[in-house]
Amino acid sequence: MRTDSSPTTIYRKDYTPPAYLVDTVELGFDLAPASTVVANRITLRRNPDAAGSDIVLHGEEIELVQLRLNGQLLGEGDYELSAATLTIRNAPAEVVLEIETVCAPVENTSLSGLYVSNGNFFTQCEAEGFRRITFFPDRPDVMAKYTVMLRANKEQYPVLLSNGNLIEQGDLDDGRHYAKWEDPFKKPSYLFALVAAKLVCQEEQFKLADGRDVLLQVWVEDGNLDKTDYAMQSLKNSIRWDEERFGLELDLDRFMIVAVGDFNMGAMENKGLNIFNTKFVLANPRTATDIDFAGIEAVVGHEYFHNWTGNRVTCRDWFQLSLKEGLTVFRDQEFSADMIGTDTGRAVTRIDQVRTLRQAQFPEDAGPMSHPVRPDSFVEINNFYTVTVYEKGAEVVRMYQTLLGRDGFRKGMDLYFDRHDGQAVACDDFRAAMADANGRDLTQFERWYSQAGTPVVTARTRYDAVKRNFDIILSQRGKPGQLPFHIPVAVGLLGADGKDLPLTLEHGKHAKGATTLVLELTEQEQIFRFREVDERPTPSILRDFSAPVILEHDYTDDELLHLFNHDSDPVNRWEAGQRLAMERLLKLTAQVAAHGAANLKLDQTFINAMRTVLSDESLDPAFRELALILPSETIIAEQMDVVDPQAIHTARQFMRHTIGTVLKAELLAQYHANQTPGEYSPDAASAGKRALKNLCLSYLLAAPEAAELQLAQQQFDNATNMTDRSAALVSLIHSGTDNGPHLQAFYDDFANEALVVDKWFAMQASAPTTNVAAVRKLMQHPAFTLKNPNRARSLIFNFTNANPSQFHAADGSAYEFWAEFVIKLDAINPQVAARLARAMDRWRRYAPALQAKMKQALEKVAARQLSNDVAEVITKALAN
Ligand code: B3K
Ligand code: ZN
Repeated sequence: MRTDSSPTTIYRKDYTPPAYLVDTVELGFDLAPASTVVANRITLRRNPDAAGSDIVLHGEEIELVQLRLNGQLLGEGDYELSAATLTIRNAPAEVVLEIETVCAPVENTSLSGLYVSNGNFFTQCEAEGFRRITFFPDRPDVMAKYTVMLRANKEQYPVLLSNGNLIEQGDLDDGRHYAKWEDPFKKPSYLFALVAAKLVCQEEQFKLADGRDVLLQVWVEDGNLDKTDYAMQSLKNSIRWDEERFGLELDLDRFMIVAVGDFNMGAMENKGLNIFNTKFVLANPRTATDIDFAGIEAVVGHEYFHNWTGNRVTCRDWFQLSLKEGLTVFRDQEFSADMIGTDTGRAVTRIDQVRTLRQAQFPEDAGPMSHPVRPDSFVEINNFYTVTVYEKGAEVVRMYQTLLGRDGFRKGMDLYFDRHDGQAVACDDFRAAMADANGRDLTQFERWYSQAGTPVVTARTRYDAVKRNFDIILSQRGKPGQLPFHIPVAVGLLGADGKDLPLTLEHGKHAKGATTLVLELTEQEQIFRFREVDERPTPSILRDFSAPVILEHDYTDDELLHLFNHDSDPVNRWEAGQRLAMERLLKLTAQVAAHGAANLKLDQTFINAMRTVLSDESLDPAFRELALILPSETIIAEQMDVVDPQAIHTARQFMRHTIGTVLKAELLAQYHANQTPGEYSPDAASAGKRALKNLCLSYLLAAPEAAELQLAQQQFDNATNMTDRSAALVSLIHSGTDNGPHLQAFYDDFANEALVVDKWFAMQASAPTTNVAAVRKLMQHPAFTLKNPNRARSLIFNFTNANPSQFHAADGSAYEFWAEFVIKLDAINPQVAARLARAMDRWRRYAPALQAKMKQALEKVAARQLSNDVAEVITKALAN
């Protein structure tokens, strides 16, 4: 494999503090697309806690024009310049550097650093983009105060924004103008941002709990002001929630959200100036689905919550990324749950989190990119913004709350801020605050940060009718050589009547009458004895998914049905249904693989269980929808030693088809019972009804006859919102009937709405009837471009990641397609290319014939000149 400079691995153990600290940064920008001049004046002083007197600045893809040290112009012999660093040896203790550089934003297709999107300037600095703007010690433990002067043409770029407060603005000669911004808080360089653009905003004054008025703004392109209400409302809700739940206030007079169409990820928490992918800002009922609205609420919350968990207290180094990301995901999850406000609503959000973990994090943790929540090494840090660091990291934070209780967790948070406000710290510091605030020893808990992989917890039970004892024997195993984790396992016991039994745990300290207890599994195996148990109960283990583990327990079908019908814990109730479905899916898959698709059968017991939950109107529709969705093809694949994607697809389709046929009457009844007439509202109750209704529709279209097709067509024609419109279209396309006219009508209606065009590509890419040739054809569509990450993801990623039966076509043609576009994207945008590269992560688990073709494709990519981003992913995939 060849790369520009051979990729170096960076190790956590090699951390050393910076030799110099930076106190102030004054930046001056003369913005022009082809050539932007950046003047940077920084004051540095030797770090009393570090050795050495060399100043090391990072810099990439920028041209040095001039460099002064304490007023003296430096010549080429006074410093060392490499492709990535500028080093000044033996510098004095106190230094003022004046650095002038030039960069070319319009050429910057990587969308890291300063770039142009639709004619406007934006920045993205996390993790290491600031070095593409100016020379700087671009590491998060260097925190400084920034003043920023922006100069640009006034007509083209009427809006000039940066972090903090606007302190001055005015006109210059030649049709230019300027704005000066000052951020009163010290920050690491990755939180720097600027925007110079033609934009408009929705704004309002908002009163904080302490009585201060702050200015809130949501900036978008002209024509999108009809899509900013929900983002603004979500921002206000976020501010209120953080005040109430964690006592954390907004610390600035002004808070801005800016939407940009070209963006590598969801959004970015730059201090006071959050920059967002349009996908997580723009929404109105016509263009956005319920899921989009929920995504906006979550991401607006997430970025806002970073202001404390990430910005005020930041990371010492990038290995500590989960310190801010795991914690902030946990905070946004709790925010979304609290916004719904009901117990089932909370459970529904929890079930969604479990699904994400199983769909994406468990496979990651079992594949070549497996890494601990706090990684030990990386080649390219951008490859480590992963579901492990984010979602598993959030699970780790959630376990503190499970172990310490809500109040204990809050005490830990308070102590964390008392100790570390204004500092760059490590995951261990967070754990210490949790332990110290609660007088708990959390030494063993550290293993959740250092040991990769998903632990397996096995539960066995025994009942002694004479002594009335019920024992749960829990054991755990991690990867070979790992030490036991500290695992909170929440359990309850169900009686024959389906009710929770009051629990008496031997040696346990707990309230009398408690029906759920958190067992702490800290050894390889432990016995937990419940006393005074009058009948053999059905155990409900790992309630609320109290730890990110795989739970093994030999449940009988009867026990699972009992839990599915009665468990008071909705997460385990859902889980019982998933286990019932998974058992059947695996058997059917094996049968298809061995004998083909003829003579498949689905037992009446399972169908009846589905029927009961579908029609149980005492249950929240959102819950019923989740209970009726079968485990995804990806999740089924994870249960198999040798993955056969076609057999999985056939088996799952057979089950969907059977449910659609046998339960047709019930599905239709619920379809009609869960209509949401009147004005659209994205609230959880209405969204839940729509979700159930549209799931019914998709089951009905799994085995469509004329009447069902007509139903979908009517919904498509009459829908008053995007949720219903797109659901009808997806059901039609995925049913395999000819839908040229509907697709065309949808496209024509929304040709000017980029986010809806993305949906149009995505729903075709993920249709089981779309093969690689059809995807290539869609790439010829005038609206397709590789340069826009949302667009590339909508078509390419939805095909490679959400259409397994076509991606794994026996002839390997889709693997060749994958290789071709990893290479093409890498030349444009390495971060996006590296994400696509990950689609091959699990290649070793497929049947030998597919494996060989996947390996060929990987090797084809490996033979090219690659970015560090893609090189790291491919090297790890091919390594033994
Ligand atoms: N902190 C950013 C992610 C930056 C990704 C850089 N490749 C978004 C977030 O987690 O809020
Ligand atoms: Zn984040």
